[in-house]
Amino acid sequence: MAPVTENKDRQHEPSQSGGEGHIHISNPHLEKIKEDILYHFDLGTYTHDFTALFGDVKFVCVGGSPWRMKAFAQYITGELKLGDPKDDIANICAGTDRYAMYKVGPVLAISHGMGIPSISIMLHELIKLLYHSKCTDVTVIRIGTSGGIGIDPGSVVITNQSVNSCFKPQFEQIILGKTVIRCTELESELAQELLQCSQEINEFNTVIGSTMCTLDFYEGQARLDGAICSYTEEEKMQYLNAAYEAGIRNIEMESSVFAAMCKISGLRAAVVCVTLLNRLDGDQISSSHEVLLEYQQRPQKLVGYFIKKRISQV
Ligand code: R2B
Ligand code: URA
Repeated sequence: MAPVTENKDRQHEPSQSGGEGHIHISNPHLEKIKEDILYHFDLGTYTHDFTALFGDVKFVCVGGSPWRMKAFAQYITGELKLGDPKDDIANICAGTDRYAMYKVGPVLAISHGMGIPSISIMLHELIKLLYHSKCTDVTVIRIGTSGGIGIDPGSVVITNQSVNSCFKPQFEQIILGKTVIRCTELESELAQELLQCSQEINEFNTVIGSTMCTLDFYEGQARLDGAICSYTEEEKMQYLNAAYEAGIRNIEMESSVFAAMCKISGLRAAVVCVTLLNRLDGDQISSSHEVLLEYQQRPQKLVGYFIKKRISQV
């Protein structure tokens, strides 16, 4: 069966939407559900008052590791002067170990695990959470790690479009046995605003570029160091050099479905990932723990600065 490109108009034609700035729910069946249980968050509309708990959320930051998202929530607490960043902070999803969620004023920080299936489940429940909470004008940012292509380790990449392993800006979702193609472009205005913030911080190299989103860390990212490898070093280098020529500056594993789902739901979205290595120089992540820790704080610093600046402009 030939893949079907989802109509852009349909992507922006929500079945339930309160208008500009509101969350678009592209699911006509949802209104028939009386109690909505967000199973992987251990939250439900009968057991939790979503509007009271989350109604003021304006920024959602998502990242792979629960530990890193807790550290981000504590960092933001200090930056927004909402408490002592060293204080412990409660995990809203403490009843499950699937995802961790922290709220600091208007900022929600959530972990999403590794790979497209894991972030996709989290995003379905997050988008419904924001909808049930009647949130408006929400910006969602993925902060994460990646492998760089042709840029120094520690550089931060702000994604302009997420591309698949064939360098195409699309995400393929199989629905009822048919392949549906969804757009993975991200908002260029928001990317520029983030770049401007990085220039103001002036502490690390930041570029805007395409991000390749893969289904795997090893063969999917042209590594030679997995348990299975069926290509030569020369073929690997040809592929990574072609990726660089196509404007790709980093590789990670969640940006495509993130961009596609946020776009359909009317959410302003950005992807900000630090590069842990330059893949043109090797495959193994061999920098020290301290160096990697400092790298991982860079997207947090940049997004923290962006949120502080936005809040001060209101
Ligand atoms: C970046 O890092 C993880 C793999 O190590 C993956 O979640 C990603 O996108
Ligand atoms: N995350 C990835 O997906 N790839 C890398 O090379 C590093 C981090």
